[in-house]
Amino acid sequence: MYTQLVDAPEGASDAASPEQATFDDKIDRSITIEANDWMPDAYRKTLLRQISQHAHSEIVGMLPEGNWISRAPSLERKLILMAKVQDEAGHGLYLYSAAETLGTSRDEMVDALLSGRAKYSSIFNYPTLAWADVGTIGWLVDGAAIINQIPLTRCSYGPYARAMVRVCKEESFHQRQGFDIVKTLAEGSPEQRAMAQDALNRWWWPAVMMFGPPDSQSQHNGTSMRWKIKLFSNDELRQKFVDQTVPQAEALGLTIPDPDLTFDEATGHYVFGTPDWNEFFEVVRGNGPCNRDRLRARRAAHDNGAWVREAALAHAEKTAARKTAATVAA
Ligand code: BYC
Repeated sequence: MYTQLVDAPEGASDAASPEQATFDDKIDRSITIEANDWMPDAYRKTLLRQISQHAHSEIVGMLPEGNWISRAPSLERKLILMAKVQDEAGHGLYLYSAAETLGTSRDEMVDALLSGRAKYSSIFNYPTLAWADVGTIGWLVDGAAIINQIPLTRCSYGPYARAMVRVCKEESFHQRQGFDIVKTLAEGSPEQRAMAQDALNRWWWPAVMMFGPPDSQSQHNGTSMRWKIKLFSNDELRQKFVDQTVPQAEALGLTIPDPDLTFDEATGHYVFGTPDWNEFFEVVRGNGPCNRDRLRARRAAHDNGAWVREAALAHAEKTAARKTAATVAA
């Protein structure tokens, strides 16, 4: 009990308050916090930040792959890719709904994204130059997402944890479809193999950096882990990703673009080089290769979809009015 109050983060309330004690006890005993439960302001703020950023990432994440729907190499690949991109839209919607339970409207969150105030995952600010990039995103980016998100199915906030269950199931299919594309290319002609290697060369480090800054520079690891929002630190998840992915690359006969990569027999883990953290922070600051394009595309989609929102609202109002009229008449 009260362990959450040790080194209480900003916004944590009076140690003596019974609500705080109940909250701390639930966190200590890994009982989920639900939308109507009392929670410290800082816990609410952190969750809202993380879940809304996560939702934006799913939505912006549709763009790099969506770019290849019309150019997929077969009808089957096109159908699969359309379904995958559509799944990402669904993930965004579950996550916006989970974030709304914390008291902020979807309109406010979308406005934060479109105005450039909100963050979304750094990974989606890199271009998809070839079909092999689509496979590599599924293999590496969805693979990284699974490693990051499976622990989130056990996080302390119920609506977020539950949303993650379905997301993770779908991400597993996504990862396999990506691996299948890369495998097909890796087993294909020398040109196809070169294409797969080139995509791996360009996506490896951005995927390694997806897990966030090193623990030594992570602002939120401490509080988020204490509150069981994050169950593992950025570096712990990054290590799991490298350990899991290197043997997959070996099975494909592809080379991870890291001259420092070695296997440490003593620890059973791979030792890997240092990512270019300057590049990471530049991308997060909005200066990556595609940041401006991504926001421009989202703004255009929002503007072009205005009539759909208006029509859906008019339909909902009409349906509600008919229902009320029918109730009054009955
Ligand atoms: N990109 O204190 P830290 C997907 C920011 S969707 C940009 O360690 P935290 C998929 C961080 O926000 C993938 N910014 O933060 C979709 C913070 O800045 P603020 C998205 C990043 O939150 C479609 C600052 O750096 N997944 O997989 O404790 C197709 C300091 O960082 C990034 C999620 O969102 C980044 N990579 O930990 C295919 C998962 N990393 O907010 C696939 C849920 C850090 O103070 N999120 N920053 O201004 C998380 O697990 C955590 O938020 C993170 C970061 C591990 C990402």
